[in-house]
Amino acid sequence: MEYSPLQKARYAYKPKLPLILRDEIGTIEIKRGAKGEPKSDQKELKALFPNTYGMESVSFTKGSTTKKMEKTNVGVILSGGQAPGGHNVIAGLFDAIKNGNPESKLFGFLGGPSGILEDKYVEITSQFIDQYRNTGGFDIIGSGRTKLETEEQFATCAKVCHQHDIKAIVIIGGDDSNTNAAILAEYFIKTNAGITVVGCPKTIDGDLKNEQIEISFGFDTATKTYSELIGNLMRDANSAKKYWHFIRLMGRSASHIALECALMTQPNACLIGEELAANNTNLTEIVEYLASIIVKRAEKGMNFGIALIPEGIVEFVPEMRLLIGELNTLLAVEADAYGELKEWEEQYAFIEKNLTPTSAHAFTSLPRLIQEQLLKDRDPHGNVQVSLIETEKMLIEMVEARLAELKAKGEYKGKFGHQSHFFGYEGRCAFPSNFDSDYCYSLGYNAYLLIANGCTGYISSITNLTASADQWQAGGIPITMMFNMESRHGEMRPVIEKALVDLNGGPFKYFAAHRDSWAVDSKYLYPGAIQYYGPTEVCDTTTKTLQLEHN
Ligand code: FBP
Repeated sequence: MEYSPLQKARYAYKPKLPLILRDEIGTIEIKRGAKGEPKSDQKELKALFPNTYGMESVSFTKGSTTKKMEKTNVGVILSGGQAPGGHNVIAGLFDAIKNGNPESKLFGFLGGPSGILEDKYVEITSQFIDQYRNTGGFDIIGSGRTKLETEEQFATCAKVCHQHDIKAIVIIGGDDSNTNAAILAEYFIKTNAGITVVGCPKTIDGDLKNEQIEISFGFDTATKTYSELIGNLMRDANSAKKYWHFIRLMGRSASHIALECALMTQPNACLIGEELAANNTNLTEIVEYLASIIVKRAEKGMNFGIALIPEGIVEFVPEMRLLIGELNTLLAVEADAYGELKEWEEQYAFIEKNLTPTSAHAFTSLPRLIQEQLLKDRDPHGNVQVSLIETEKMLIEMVEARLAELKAKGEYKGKFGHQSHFFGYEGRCAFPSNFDSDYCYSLGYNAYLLIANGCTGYISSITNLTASADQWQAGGIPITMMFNMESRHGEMRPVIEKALVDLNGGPFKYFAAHRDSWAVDSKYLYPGAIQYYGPTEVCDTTTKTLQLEHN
């Protein structure tokens, strides 16, 4: 096997744990805090989670005695999209398990949640984990989007765990996977299965955060990777002075990624889905906004620029939201009839006929490329896969048309050369930044302490993250505390609320206060590549979003 020099160097990197987790593991004591309730729907949630509702938040402190840690076999599952740092969660978990009791085993279920249902696993050994320490990707055991949500699946999980004498499962996932982790924990208590379930907050999208969870892992590295590329394009644009770069950024729904990249690079324009929704901004207005910046820059002789477009905006723009909602229902309800149509003309006519007049108008006015993309296969929830919709190309086409109109009226004299980009998968498996390496290792290490203290239905929580790692705090939060009831497929269900960009929060306010000055003049920042070795302010600092949230 050949390894790149950086890969070799990263194998040797020792992730930083919070001071409290550096103590001998048997001396770390659990401190139970106040009982916590969710912000809303308390009555319904209490009824749904009689065993795991209203539990205390916990933290870890230095104890005065040394406990002998029992042999505890643990299973681990990676769920959903890749996020840098997943390997380190498993490495931290492995090290803590073995520090606790070398006879304990860690089973990695293969290919995501389906691995536990099909009893496909690998036993993680010291030699095995060493090949993955501080590296990106989820290839250690693979990931998947199967959902653990039915009682039949839960019963299979229990059976498989009992076969291997597994006493705890760690589920590394986003809001949905952690929601299901809490439901599974409740089921295991109800059925006396004797299995603890602990979650870990993962997603590059950054939308699994709240008063208790400061940041989901992967967001730091992914946004730094995209910001490096954006900065490189800024330099290119500023050198050649001939292209506008329209850059779509991943992030299924919320615009956290685009906002963080904007804070890091200071582009000429950056759309924020949540703001568009709050102001009911329609597509024509978005096009007008972008065109006005292009016109102003052209007047100053700058026929180039950078525009950031979150992939999730398609679901925030009112007419697109309505259209996508109708298409999701139509393609689910009429799946058979639609599936028989092979020619584009037939498909187009079918869709146009079955939409409301407003959505039919929105659909027919889109470029064909986007119409086709909107009809592609749905994700497992029946939703459109926004990462497949090339919004940046749609906007280029619409802006170009608007600029032609302005040119005809003599209001625009520039030249609109353009390039489109999509930065998404490029950032999901990057070598984790030092922050994500340390944070993830700590999350995994801490997950074991939750298990050892019988904390089921908890999410591993490491906080105080803008301070240096030694000052981070470690503990656990009952997942039910983060729940609210939401309608899913016509049914009210408990879910962890997705964190959208807070328009009253520090990060957005900073962006809103500065964007006009970034729009017309070029005030680009060039963040450069992620640095792993060097001064701490270059290597260990986390996101601007988190810093502005803390301030
Ligand atoms: P998770 O929420 O599972 O972490 O995944 C997020 C994400 O990376 C989104 O940003 C993106 O829209 C989506 O996954 C892409 O999904 P897929 O990997 O299935 O193409």
